[in-house]
Amino acid sequence: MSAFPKEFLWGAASAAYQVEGAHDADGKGPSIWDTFSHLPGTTYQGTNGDVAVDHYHRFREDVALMAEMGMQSYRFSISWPRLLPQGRGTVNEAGVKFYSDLIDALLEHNIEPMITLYHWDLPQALQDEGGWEARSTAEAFEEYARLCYQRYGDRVKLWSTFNETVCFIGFGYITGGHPPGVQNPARAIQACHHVFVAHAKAVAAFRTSGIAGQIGFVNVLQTHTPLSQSAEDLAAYQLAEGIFTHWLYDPVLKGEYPAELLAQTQALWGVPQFAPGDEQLLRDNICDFIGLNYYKRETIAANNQESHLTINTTGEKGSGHQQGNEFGFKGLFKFVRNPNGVYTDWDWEIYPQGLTEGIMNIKARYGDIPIYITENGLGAKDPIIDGEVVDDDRIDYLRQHIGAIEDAIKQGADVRGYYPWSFIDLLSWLNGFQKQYGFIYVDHNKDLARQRKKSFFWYQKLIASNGAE
Ligand code: BGP
Repeated sequence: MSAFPKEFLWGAASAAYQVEGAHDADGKGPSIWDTFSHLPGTTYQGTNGDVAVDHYHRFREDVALMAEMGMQSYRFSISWPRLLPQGRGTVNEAGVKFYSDLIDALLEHNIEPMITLYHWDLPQALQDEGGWEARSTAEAFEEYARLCYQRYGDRVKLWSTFNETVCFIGFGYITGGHPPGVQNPARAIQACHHVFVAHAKAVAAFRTSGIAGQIGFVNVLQTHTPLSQSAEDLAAYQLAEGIFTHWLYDPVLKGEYPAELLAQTQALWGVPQFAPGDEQLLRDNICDFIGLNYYKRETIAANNQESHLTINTTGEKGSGHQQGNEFGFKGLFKFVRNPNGVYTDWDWEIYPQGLTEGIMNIKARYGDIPIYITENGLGAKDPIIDGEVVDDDRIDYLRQHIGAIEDAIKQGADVRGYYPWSFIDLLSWLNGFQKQYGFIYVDHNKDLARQRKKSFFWYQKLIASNGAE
């Protein structure tokens, strides 16, 4: 017997841009990722989501595979410009129908849908008006959220507003590696504030919608450890905690920014600027649950060298952590290789205990908030032996992380579901199709044929035994 409660949800996750394809089908408008991925040099070998794994046309086959694996819940995102090609205003009914059919197919197989409203594919039309830097985008988001509640709220109980602010704001406005490709911390902070405002407005609208469900926010669970106990490394570690945890979780779980950091950024850059009522809005709209995406631990050190902002997107081990050239920000901190750590080919440290530690940190800071592990997985180039995808490393990775969740539950955390990334091999934003995460392999040389991996059968057994295996 495992420690998992019997109503625990065993699921898997994906995001619209990474699986759907059909980028201009049936009236869909372009998103910022459609634009960005077509610019030269932005993604691995120019890969993009034009076709992705064509889930848009094959979703019935995919849902049947999910059901065969025994999945009890499916976390997917809605493409905002598929529903509202201009970001607001005219509704594209064909786009509405796609998700409606997907939801029905899931429910027919007893798979609980969990919707993410925003997994990074902002309508290009809104970016042209300023994107998240414009407050009007928060208002458009509220309109979009209301439309989703209206059309799907009769069938969908689990909702989250945003996926991983740290990525789409951090990469979008600080490193410039994601759209809109800006490198300006002050602009990042203001854009991030509008995301919190949009979230709070969407939560408020949810609470008046009458939907019998829950709404949350999904963040990266970034577990940090200092490289050494030196005063400099400890200060860098504290700062990283402040930015990656407190700044990004406090506004949605406590309804306010961490006071000290807020005072510092306002003194330094004059941001975030609040509109009248913003503080009250945040305070009044605390989430029902938090979604945690955990892949790796980060080792933090002080950084006096120049900022270095590129990451390993090739899968060439070691390229992301070259000594003296690590990803980091001058004067703040850098992410360094842990000399005793085990790393993936993309230089992500595999550290399952970090998931237990991270969950317990969240509980310590925010109390008994319900938790879903909304992403967790191993990105790898899977071995194919005699035509079979033998992804033993993935099985090991997932097994250890499930054990880490079980430990957190034993220590009193209210973890309600687990969504490995991902149910199928899909497009990795900057790493193309070579970085595989799924239980199902997709053959890009054979009409995108689906094939069950070894992990598919392993997860099937694990679900059937409620985590006991
Ligand atoms: C998360 C994103 C996912 C997914 C995953 C793996 O940050 O929410 O969309 O892509 O990371 O990342 P990558 O594809 O870069 O390996």
